Amino acid sequence: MKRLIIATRNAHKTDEIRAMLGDLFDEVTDLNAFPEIPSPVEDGVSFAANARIKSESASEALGGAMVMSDDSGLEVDALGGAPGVFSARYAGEGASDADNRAKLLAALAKSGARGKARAGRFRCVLSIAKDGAEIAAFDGAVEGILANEEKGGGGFGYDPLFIPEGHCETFGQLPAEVKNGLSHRARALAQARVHLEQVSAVA
Ligand code: ITT
Repeated sequence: MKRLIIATRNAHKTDEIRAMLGDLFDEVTDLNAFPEIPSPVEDGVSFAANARIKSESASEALGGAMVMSDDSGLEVDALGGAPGVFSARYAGEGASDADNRAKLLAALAKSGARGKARAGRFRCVLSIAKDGAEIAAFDGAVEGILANEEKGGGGFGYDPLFIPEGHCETFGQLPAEVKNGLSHRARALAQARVHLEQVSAVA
């Protein structure tokens, strides 16, 4: 059986990756199926560094399994690139997505940025590892504008605030298929897929 384990406990990421990979793997699961595996400290200074920390630590614990991690986040120009690698804990350790969105809206209001000055991007690095060592990593980004208020209940995280380039609605409003066709994660996965196809062919 061809199995890929996503080194995440964020089931939204796993759902998107599973949908985008189609039937390349018989099973795409994540660390929620392995509660005994500890979460590593994500103290890297870049998405790439944190993606590598996550894929290497999980693949070491999972011995022999093909593992792919996802480190991602939002960069907002008017905020000097924040929240960036701190996206998950922008409003503090253990912050909810709603807390993080509220803090972002408050920071943007304070900055006075309007219209195109509210530009930003989602970034994603996917790191593939086996037996505790990274094999390859791929990145993707999608440019957009931060909305003035939350719109839409789809997606997760900062999606209700992010209007991708070429659209008038947020990722929270757009259908999942649209997000999965152009997101930071989709763009990183398009590259990772070539590598995963080779790996799964010999598995
Ligand atoms: P794992 O570390 O277990 O993978 P996590 O959610 O903590 O889960 P990150 O450390 O990579 O993952 O933090 C990602 C942050 O960026 C988090 O706040 C997400 O909500 C946000 N984010 C990433 N991709 C997103 C997307 O497609 N849409 C909305 N928000 C996203």
